[in-house]
Amino acid sequence: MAKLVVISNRVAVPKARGAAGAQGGLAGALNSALRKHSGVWFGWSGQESEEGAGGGIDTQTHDGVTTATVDLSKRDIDEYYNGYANATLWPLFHYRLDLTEYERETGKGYERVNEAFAEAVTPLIEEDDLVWVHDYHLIPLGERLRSRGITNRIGFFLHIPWPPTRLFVSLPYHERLVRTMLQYDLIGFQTQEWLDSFLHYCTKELGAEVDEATGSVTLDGRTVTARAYPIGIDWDHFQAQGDTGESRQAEQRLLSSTRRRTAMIGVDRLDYSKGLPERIDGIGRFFDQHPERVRDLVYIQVAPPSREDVESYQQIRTLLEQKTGQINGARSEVDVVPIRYVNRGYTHAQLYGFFRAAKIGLVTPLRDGMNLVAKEYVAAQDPDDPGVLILSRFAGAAQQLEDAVLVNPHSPDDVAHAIGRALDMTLDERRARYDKMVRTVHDENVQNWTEDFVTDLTG
Ligand code: ADQ
Repeated sequence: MAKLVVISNRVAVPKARGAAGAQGGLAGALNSALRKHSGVWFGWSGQESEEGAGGGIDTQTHDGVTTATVDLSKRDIDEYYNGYANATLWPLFHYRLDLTEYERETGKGYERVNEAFAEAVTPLIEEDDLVWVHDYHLIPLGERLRSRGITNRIGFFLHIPWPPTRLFVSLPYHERLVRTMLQYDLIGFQTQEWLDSFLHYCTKELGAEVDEATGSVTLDGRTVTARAYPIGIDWDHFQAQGDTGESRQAEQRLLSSTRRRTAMIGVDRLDYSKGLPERIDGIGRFFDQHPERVRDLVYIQVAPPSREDVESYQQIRTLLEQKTGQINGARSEVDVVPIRYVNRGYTHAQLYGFFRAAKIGLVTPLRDGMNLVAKEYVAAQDPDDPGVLILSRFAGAAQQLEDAVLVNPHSPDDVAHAIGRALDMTLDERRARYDKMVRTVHDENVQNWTEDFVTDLTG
């Protein structure tokens, strides 16, 4: 039987090399996909070595999933990963032109690593295998595989937003990059909005023939299909976490430490796209407007550092520490600290417990492809007494979770107002909103996401 070959920047290699790294949403989603279809997952080991990708492939099989990884050299990591992927494409695709760096050298490094990935993975691809490439690190990979004679069906899924054409054209060689995408057979986006932006670019900038009803894009005699596939969570796996002693212990720990105060929670990678300083401003505004409620509330921010070698990530960390410190300095009493800021990651079982103990979940990215934390927060709620999700209208998830309290994350007043509204919401309203959201989170889960994409890719 033909297998599924998944290719992504990082591979969460089980145990041995301990290279799972920052807890991106991608790792969990792909593990579910690979468990289901006997597959190979190829990508970077997360390790640095002198020979880099040319140093050979390390293959391991664990839990029915085969991983095949290569190392990268220091130069590759600097130019491809920290450089072009995370200092050019990530900020640009999250609408942050102010943070976007355009360096010729890092662009070359990006192309070099995509070429090296293609060379390393080609021998693993057998006739009829389906190839599924993930995310902004590897946009040109499909075209590199085609140039090596791979004629298999190849799909690409973008986990982050696709920016509006007017922003995207600020990328030098933007046309070259998008033309490489037309070598895929299927291109997936998280939402209709990102898909529309992509189709707009293809029409306006490339002069491609686009059929919006079917998502087909035709240029120079070749046709690729582009569609929206909103990613979900692994519902069964996440619920199973909720049944563990570890989860209940985490819930109790949070409840007993907050006692009669209402806990609000935010769980994010420490990334400027997640809107953390803006969120803290919103909370500060709420305290300014309702000083009498400081004693009733505690906000817990869990934010493990990520991409620490990129300067803008160091800056966001400093800014967040300052803002948190200012509010705590101004509002704390000997027995009350309004914001707890935790710079580390937790297991999904622990997060489940924290989400369940927190009566308000704050997910307020300035821009986000989807955002799985919003869905996990909903999934962890007690159906009889559910908490309230406050969600940015600029997260992809807002297009599915319309019954969250939707906010503009740039507006401290809006965030403050939403907090007040969540605190005062009746049980009936909380239940009604939760019932609708939980159905979506349950039904549109990661297994269905994988099935939909793979079925369409099979053609
Ligand atoms: P991310 O930007 O990493 O993913 P997100 O979708 O929120 O964002 O996924 C984060 C995952 O990491 C969640 O499963 C969450 O539980 C976990 N996580 C976050 N903070 C954690 C912590 N402190 N401890 C432990 N785990 C933590 C990218 C895109 C998103 C898209 C996903 C999947 O940016 O928009 O939803 O890919 O496609």
